[in-house]
Amino acid sequence: MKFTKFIPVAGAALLMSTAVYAADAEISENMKVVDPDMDNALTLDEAYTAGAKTFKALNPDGDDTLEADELKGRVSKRQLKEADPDDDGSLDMSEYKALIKKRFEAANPDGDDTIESDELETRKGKKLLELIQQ
Ligand SMILES: [Ca+2]
Ligand SMILES: [Ca+2]
Ligand SMILES: [Ca+2]
Ligand SMILES: [Ca+2]
Repeated sequence: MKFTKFIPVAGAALLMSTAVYAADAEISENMKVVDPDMDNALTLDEAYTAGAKTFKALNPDGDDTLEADELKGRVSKRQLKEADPDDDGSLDMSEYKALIKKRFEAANPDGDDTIESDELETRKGKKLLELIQQ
């Protein structure tokens, strides 16, 4: 009796570990865009690099700052206020980077130095993507 019970449980456990492994190894489409070395781990430096490109793309007027209308849909009014210590109503590159760092840390609950695909695809990961993906 005990023996017949044991087999399906072991089978299920094996199946589960296979599924977890597959999800772990899979590189998400979003990760492919923001992670140039494709190691399925986004470092803060890689996020800054992708963010700097996005900053330029969002800034067609070519000044040094992103104004509220340029940030539209990515940074709310309240978030802009928080991320704007000099209170000029816009984000310069250093303010933008500080916001990337904040969202990076929020999206990295395991506290290692990188964001993996599964973390990037969470709600908080998507908030980070809004700043580093065009
Ligand atoms: Ca990487
Ligand atoms: Ca601008
Ligand atoms: Ca500012
Ligand atoms: Ca992580």
